Amino acid sequence: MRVAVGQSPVATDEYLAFAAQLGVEGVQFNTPDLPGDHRWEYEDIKRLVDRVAEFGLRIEAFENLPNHFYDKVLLGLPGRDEQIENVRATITNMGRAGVPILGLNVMLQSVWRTDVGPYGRGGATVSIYDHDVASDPSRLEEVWVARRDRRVADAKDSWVRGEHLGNEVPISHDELWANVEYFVRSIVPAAEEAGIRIGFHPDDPPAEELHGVARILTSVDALVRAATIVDSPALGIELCLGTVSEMGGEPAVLDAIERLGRRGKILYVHLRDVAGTMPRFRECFLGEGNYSPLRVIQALHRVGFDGFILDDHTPGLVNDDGYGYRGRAHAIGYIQALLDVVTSGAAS
Ligand SMILES: [Mn+2]
Repeated sequence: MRVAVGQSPVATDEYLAFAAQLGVEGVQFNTPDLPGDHRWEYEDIKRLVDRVAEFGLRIEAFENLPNHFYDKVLLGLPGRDEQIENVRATITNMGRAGVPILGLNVMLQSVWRTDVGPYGRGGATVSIYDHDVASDPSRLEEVWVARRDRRVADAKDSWVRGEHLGNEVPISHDELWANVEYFVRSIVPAAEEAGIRIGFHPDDPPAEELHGVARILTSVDALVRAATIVDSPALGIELCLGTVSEMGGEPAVLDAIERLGRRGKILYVHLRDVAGTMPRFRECFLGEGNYSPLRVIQALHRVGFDGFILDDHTPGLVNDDGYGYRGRAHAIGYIQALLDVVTSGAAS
């Protein structure tokens, strides 16, 4: 197990120097800012790999393709097979360039929150979700939507208030599952051939539906189902423990680690937490949320997880800047210390 620095779309000098200074081995990019309207090319990925290597680091993963690379696939619309061919080509190019993991999600409306502000410990900036607000059609403009397509390069998160994605097409759970299964069966062979692994982030918030649009990865059972659509080591879950904590607190988190970890299905981990579970929760610092970070790291160690762990959605601290260096440094130091304690056997 190791920690990585992640979630930036761009490889700024600051981002890479920060990672090197914290002593991690690698970085992840969330929806990397690469050229291409439909797919990513080998030369562009390789250039990014080489740039990261100049700082003594490697790329651990890419998280997310742009939504418009596979929106027709999720919705089952004409043109989906063309999109799938482009995703397969992107996977092949990633493998050739040496990026070992592609994280994806199946959230048609992206991630939602209903407030962002100084609601954390000591006035730290955090987000809140209240399902009563989110499910009220007259309050759509109050919803903060993660818009990775419109993010500022140096932003910590990508929340934009009231700016919905436009994929709000009514779809049932069965239809979305069928479309995801078709997607998985189509791209896993390309991943196997390229020597990379792919997997899905749980749906955040884990609501059964939002305004008639189904969300499917909303329980630990659903994550296990998604990870076993085909029997392949190339398929897994991008395990956001913040989202699983939103589902059911520490019991759900430990259940997910046990069931996915024993099957070798944890691609990597987002270690963040919330206080409260659906239908209402507030993001918080590690150590004051629903689960014990120590027990979680112990559980990951117990199931033999040997991948990387990222911070995620860290609270914004005093004078925190765009990427959130202060909040992230706190979270990463916290996780590094827990890994030392657990892997040295000091807390067993
Ligand atoms: Mn996450």
